Amino acid sequence: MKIRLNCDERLYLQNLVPFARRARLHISAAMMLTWRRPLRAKMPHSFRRSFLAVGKRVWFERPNRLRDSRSGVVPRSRARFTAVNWEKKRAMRKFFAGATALAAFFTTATAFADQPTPWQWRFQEAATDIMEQIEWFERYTLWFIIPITLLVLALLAWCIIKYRASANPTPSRTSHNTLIEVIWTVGPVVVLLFLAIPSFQLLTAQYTPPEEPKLTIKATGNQWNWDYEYQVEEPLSFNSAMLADGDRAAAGKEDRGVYPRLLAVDNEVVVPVDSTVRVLVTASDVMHAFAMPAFGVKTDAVPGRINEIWFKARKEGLYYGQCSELCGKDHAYMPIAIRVVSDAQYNTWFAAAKTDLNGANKALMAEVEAKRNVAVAGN
Ligand SMILES: [Cu+2]
Repeated sequence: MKIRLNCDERLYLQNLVPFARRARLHISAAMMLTWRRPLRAKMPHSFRRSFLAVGKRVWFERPNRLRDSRSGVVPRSRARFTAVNWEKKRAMRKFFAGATALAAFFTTATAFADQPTPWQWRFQEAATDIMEQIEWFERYTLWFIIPITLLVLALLAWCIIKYRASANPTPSRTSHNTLIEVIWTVGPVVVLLFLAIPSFQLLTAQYTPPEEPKLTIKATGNQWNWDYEYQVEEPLSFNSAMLADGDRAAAGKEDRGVYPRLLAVDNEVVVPVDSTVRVLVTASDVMHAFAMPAFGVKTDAVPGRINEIWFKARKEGLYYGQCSELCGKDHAYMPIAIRVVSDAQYNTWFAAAKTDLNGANKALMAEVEAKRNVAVAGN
């Protein structure tokens, strides 16, 4: 039987071949493509120029380039496919963007600054570039972990079902296959390379302050509170312990949304916004750990040793962390609170804190509160 094809149908069939070729690329990269733009937007600058990024662009952007660079005329059938595809993609993106915005609204509407929220299962909002890079790397790693897990699961299921004893009474005696062995050796090596390169870049960035730090603070962990020392010409030192419920009223910290139980402290560390701050971390008795999730920093506090971290907070606010090394019975009760303020506020606070820490803290709190009320009224 001979089928006569009309012009449209012929074009459709002719285009099936390149379409299938493109589709193959699309399938291998399907999930990556949906998120390609947000992923690239958040990708740290250094990654964009790396060997890895170039490889990724060549591979994942190939379908687009093929479509754009071919003849200027796009056949109707192909145009239809393309349009449908893009419409779907746009709708998906809109949906995900909406869902994300909604989720962000519900999680941040009540939070004044970065702190854990009930039933939270993702990171706190990033307040530094390093934390943003950590978030990017976490998402990036998931693009390897999830497909590999699904592949292994599918292979296992396939083996269990297809080669079960009842369906396959005489098993094959095959024992070696060079091609498969090469694939399962080279494949993981390539995957590890794709993970190792950005991972080492991130690790280097975490240990390399972008500039000479403007401020150095020494943090000493004690059982169960922290000592801070601002290392300037006339050092400023104070102790910071968890705020007891009974002391809330006297400290003017009755708002549990801003000063949560088990996280609020009596004396916060105050640092200027957009400034590189170096923290020298040590301990006086046992091992503790200094951790601030929103800044992407965490390091052990070891007696007799100094560990160095740095951060550059981009947003003003009050940030909470905790000791992250099991250090004794009150390990859960030695929070870390860092208040990021403007340069002017920091200078005023620092000048006053030398003589009257309590007064300086109260004045700063009043100023921040007033600013916040103005911002709320302005909305
Ligand atoms: Cu501790």
